[in-house]
Amino acid sequence: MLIRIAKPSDVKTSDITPKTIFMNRRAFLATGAAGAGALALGAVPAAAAMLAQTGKLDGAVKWPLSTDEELTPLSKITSYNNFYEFGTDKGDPERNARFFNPRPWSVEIAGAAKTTGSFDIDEFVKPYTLEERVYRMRCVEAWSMVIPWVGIPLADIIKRYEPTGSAKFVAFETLFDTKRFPEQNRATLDWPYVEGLRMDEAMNPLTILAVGLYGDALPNQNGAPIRVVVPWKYGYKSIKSIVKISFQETMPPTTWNIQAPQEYGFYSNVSPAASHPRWSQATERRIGEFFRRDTLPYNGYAEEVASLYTKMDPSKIF
Ligand SMILES: Nc1nc2c(c(=O)[nH]1)N[C@H]1C(S)=C(S)[C@@H](COP(=O)(O)O)O[C@H]1N2
Ligand SMILES: [Mo]
Repeated sequence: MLIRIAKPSDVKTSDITPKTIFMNRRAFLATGAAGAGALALGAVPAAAAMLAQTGKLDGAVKWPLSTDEELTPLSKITSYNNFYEFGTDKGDPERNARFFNPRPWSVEIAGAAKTTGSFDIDEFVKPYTLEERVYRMRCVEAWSMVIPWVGIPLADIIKRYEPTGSAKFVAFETLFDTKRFPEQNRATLDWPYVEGLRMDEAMNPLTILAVGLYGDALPNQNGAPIRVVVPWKYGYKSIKSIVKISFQETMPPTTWNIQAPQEYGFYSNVSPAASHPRWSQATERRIGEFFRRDTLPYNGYAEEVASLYTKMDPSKIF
């Protein structure tokens, strides 16, 4: 048996720290856009100027509880996506979201709350402090990534609209617009994509509405301009490109539960003990790594969220 020992010369571009690639890519873009003279005048200022033009989100505060696991490179985070509004292949969103324009965009707050209404996205996010939070993400298809999200704790947003006592669940809806999402002309899913959380899940400090990643505005394929991120649940709970948040007394319908109820429940917590009917959930493939790793209960966030589910059997799909 041949045992390969990695030499420094074996290091591929994809293994170099993702942030380095990210910065180099930006510098490269800056050179391309501003002309050959830009680098001669000093690469750093040129890159910085370009960052401002490409939607750099200023002033995001680093969240102290972020995981320090190695980040998944930006190129992987933006080219291996599930976003059925842009097609069903993992590569479709990057290709088909290129011309999607996430402006104008409004978010509607509806249902059992003191304040409801429709808000322009930029007004909607303005009152809050942005945080950079590095989260492990785990897909039900048994792959995972580590993503530096920029977002707002959902609890801060919920408190602002003052849900009433009858609000037990929060429902989310993706934009339904066949002009902007032509794929919605096809019956791939029962459009619009919908998701929901129990109020205590929505209020949990881990739950955020993301508006960016790697310090920039969200790439279209990752759910621009605003999407849910719930790191202890399978990826499909993290609904993209949302236009509506409603407070309600009853459990909202959720897209994958409607589509295949025997495979996907409402709660969908990451549980290595509960096999998906067609494959195991015990291990996962971290994108960019060779060996599979064991999947952790609640995707490693058990300490923060296990107390929400004391009445549930972790070996069953809910
Ligand atoms: N509107 C919408 N949201 C969606 C999906 C989708 O098809 N449509 N796919 C989900 C699934 S299955 C996953 S794994 C995550 C992927 O998010 P990412 O591409 O940013 O990693 O988005 C989720 N949110
Ligand atoms: Mo997923």
